[in-house]
This record gives sequence, C-alpha cells and structure tokens, in this order.
Amino acid sequence: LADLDWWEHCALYQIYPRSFKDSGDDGIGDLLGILDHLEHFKDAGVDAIWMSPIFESPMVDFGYDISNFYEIHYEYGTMEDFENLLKRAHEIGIKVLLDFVPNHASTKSDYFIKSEAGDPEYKDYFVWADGYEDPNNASNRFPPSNWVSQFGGSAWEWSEKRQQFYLHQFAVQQADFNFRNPAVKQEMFNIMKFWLDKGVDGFRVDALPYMMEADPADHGGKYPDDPLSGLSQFEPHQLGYTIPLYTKDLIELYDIVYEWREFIDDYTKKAGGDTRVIFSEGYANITMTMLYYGNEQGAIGAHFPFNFDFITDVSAKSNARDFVYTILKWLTYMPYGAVANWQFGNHDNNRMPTRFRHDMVDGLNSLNMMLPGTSVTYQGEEIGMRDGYVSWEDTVDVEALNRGDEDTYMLYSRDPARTPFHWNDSKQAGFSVANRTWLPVAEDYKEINLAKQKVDEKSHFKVYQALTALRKEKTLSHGEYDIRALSDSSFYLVRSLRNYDTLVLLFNVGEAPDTIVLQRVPHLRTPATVYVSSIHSSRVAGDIIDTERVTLAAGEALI
Ligand code: TEU
Repeated sequence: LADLDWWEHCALYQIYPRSFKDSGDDGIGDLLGILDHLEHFKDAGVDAIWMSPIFESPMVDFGYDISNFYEIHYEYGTMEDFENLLKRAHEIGIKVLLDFVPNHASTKSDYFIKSEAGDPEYKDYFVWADGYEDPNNASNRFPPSNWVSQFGGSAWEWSEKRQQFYLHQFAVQQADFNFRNPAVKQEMFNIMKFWLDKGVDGFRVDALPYMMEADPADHGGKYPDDPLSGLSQFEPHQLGYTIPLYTKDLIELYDIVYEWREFIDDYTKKAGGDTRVIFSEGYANITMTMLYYGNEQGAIGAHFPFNFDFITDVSAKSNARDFVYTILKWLTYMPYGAVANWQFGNHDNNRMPTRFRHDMVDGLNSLNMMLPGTSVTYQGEEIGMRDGYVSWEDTVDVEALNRGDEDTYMLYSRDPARTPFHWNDSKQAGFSVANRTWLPVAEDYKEINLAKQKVDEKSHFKVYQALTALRKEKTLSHGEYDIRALSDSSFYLVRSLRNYDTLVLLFNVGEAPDTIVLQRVPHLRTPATVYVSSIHSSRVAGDIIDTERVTLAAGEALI
C-alpha cells in the first residue's frame, strides 16, 4: 500500500480561538488557552489544527479584518505564546495551520492608511475608483458600480481623504486588495514566508472567490454593473442580493492560487521536513470549486478546496438519496487522483446538530470520518455542541448587525455557532473565569460538555474517539468506497480493501425507525460485529448482529 502524506487522511480540527479557552480573565479565548489544552486534540485523536485568524486586528470581523499580518493580536497573546504553542503542538505530533486572509486588509492597516494617503508605494494596493458625479448635487458622488458587499449595502465606500471610492466585498472596514498590482502579490508571498519560517504546516486560505474583480480596462474604462437579479424592479444593492458576475469566481484568480502552490511546494523542497499545505476556502459551484485543485492544462492549486456541500446541499430535510448524491457529487467532479475532504460546520454557519437533528451527531461524525480523504471537525462537533442563543443586545457579528435588525438578525447572525467551548459544567462552562464572556456561553452546557462526556458510559465524545481510532485502519485510508441509498431514509457506505476488514456504515437520516434489508450490500457478512454505534442506539460495540434485516432508530448509525 502506498504511503499517504500526512494531509491526505488526517483528522483536521478548526479552532475558533476567541471561543476555545480563555487562560486569563477577559472572557476572550487566547493562545495560552490553546497551548494549555493541546492534550484535548491528542485525546480526541485529531492530527492537525487550523486556527481562525490570530493576527493583529480591530476585530470588526473577529480577526478577518487584519491590521498587521505579521503580528499576533494582543487579546490572543504574544509572538512568544504562538511560538510556544507551535513548538509544543509539534512535539506531540500535531500539525498547525494558520488562516491566511489575502482578499482584504483592515482599513486600520498601514497598507490602507498609506494607500488612502496616496503614498506612491501603496497607492495601488487597494481597488480605488472615482465613481460618478451627481449632476444634481455637486457634493454627492455615485459609486463606480452597483456591486454589493457580502455583509450588505454597496461594496464601494467613499474616502473623504483620498476623494475616491474603495472596494470592500465584506465589511466597510475590510478593504479589498488589488491583485492586479504585482507589489500586492509579492507581499502575499512575504506574509506566507514569514509564518512558514516560524514553522507552520500550512494555511487555510480565506474568501478566495472574491480575490479578483472585473478590470475596467476590459469594459471601456468602467467598472461594469452586475446584472439585475430576478426581481428586477429592485436595484441589487436595495435587495442586498445580486448575481455577482464581475466580483466572484473570476477565472484569473485561480492562477494566483496555482502560483501559491508552486511557492509552497518550493518552500517544502528547500526547507525539507513535512509537506506544507494550502487548503482553500470559498463557496462556489462545483465546477469553479474544482478549479482550486488545478486545471486541465496541468496547473496544480490547493491541496484541496474545502468541501462545503454538507453545509450548502443537505439539511434536516434531506433524505438518504440527497446525502448519497451530495457525497458522489464531490467524488465525481474531483480530479483523478485528488484528495477529498468533508466538513459539516464552521464559524460561518449554524452548528451541525442544529442544522440537522440532534440525534444525527454520531452518524454525521461517522460519515465525516469514514469517507475517503481528510475529515474536518469544527470546534465543538466532537461533543455535539449546538447553536447558542445570542440575544440582539449581545449580538456582535458584523454581518448580523449590518444586515439584520432586532427581528431579522437571526437569519444572518454567525454568533450562535461561535459561542464558547463547553469544557465542563462549572461557571462559564470552564471556558473563562470572567463574569462576562465575549459571547454568552450556551445555556445547555451543563448537559453538553467535555468533562461529562468523558465519564458518561456513552457519549458523542467517546464515539468521536472511537471514530478517530478507527480511521487508522488501512481500509479507511486506502480502501475503495461504495455508497447507496437503501430506502428514502437509510443509506450505506462500504469501505473495503483486499485482505483487510470491511467497514460498513449504516445510517438512518430519517425521523422514524427504518427497517432495511441488507442482502445486497457488498462485502457485508452476517452476522457482523458492531464497531461503533450512535449513543441512542440499542446496540453497543462488540454486539453481534444479524445484518440481513436491520431496524435502525431515527438518526441511528452503526458501523
Ligand atoms: O468567509 C467567506 C465567505 O464566503 C462568506 O461570504 C461567508 O459565506 C459568510 O461569512 C457567511 O455568512 C470567510 C470567513 O470564513 C468569514 O468568517 C469572514 O467573515 C469572511 O471570509 C471575510 O473574511
């Protein structure tokens, strides 16, 4: 069997640093909190972690608005804390990836301040444009185009100082870099090199679909308007919705990703040691997503683009066939020989048990761990954490604040998925000794917390541990897969490898018990041994079951 490189079959875990563990008393998670709890990853069986941004930031978008790409944010600690974290993680065999945010910088960054002031070295660092004079009002100007920001409103903001508009595809405080400027492209290499030199194992790269925008040179010197949406009586920016033809998924952006891959491969080659990697982030259709892997001309891009299909394509309403279809979609479109990855949540979306059903946690984690490729866990999924309740008064997410009001903010808010991690049932779930945490701790922490799940006879965490242990089986790292719906609500995933144990996942995603006849499941012997079962299953590991006819409870999963 071929040796796999570390990233091809690892269990990757996303840390949201602000909510992981507060080592001090300010109610905000920090690097020492992570450093002190690295054992959690060993315990959980995780091989690699990626951290949402830890760099200097005014925290308008909680670190995705970076003011200094070379410094650690003061609330999170110091460079020394980071170096210690990295060193300790490596000592215990855990890879560490950082979040690299190339699309934009904080308007408080030196880059932007200098650019706005017209400093010759920086004046073209961002996307600046004059816009249009208002014929009826000389003191008013219209933006260069109708482009809308992801966080609502026009994507153009007027600068009094510079007397021009700048582009921001996210918050007003997140100015889009101008990737048509070679100096910006060079600076991105400098930033990556700085952190690679510190020893990081790679990057999760943020918001790639937005990296390039249409060039006025191709449109008669103007920024072209995006076409109106279906509801054409509204201007797109009134609707807060548009069909972004000129600001997203531009074909030129992939070449930049391919250059980064060359750079990081070169780096590994020169520096030696384990492979440094790029995992790209971006919501796009399957064709555009696959271009991050590489193109037909032979260019190679990200080691893999994050797979958000379990977040965007399936939900509590999906049936077994929807799941199978979603899984096969990625595996079908993926370039030959490429590595897949799977994830059910992140800091931008409602938590997995909330988006699906609470009784599906173990089944979804099983699926994540049993599918070919890399599994990605969002902080809290290992204990089945659900969305926290965050009132309008406590809401801090810029997207919710910009797009919502007291009645509608829940439609947009990303805060519920970002509440602090539940370590135990003490005050603030053991996250912090502060009386007030940056987001409130979810109310259910006494029932759902790590300490309890470590002692309970059955728990999501124990299932998670069993799954990460099972992942070490050659069948899961090297085996073939076969996946099919058995009924509207149940499906099987078979992983098999010659001369090794076959592993079969049976999963009822429906809301009612389902009796399935299994005679035609390839390789499934009867009777069979249960390796892992969801916590509400009547079967436990070691049970011998007749697999010809099986009744699965709602949400039940059996391996
Ligand atoms: O998100 C990129 C992205 O595509 C967003 O539109 C995302 O879909 C949105 O947040 C959903 O509500 C990344 C980060 O993950 C996100 O936290 C940042 O706010 C965003 O980039 C800007 O940096």
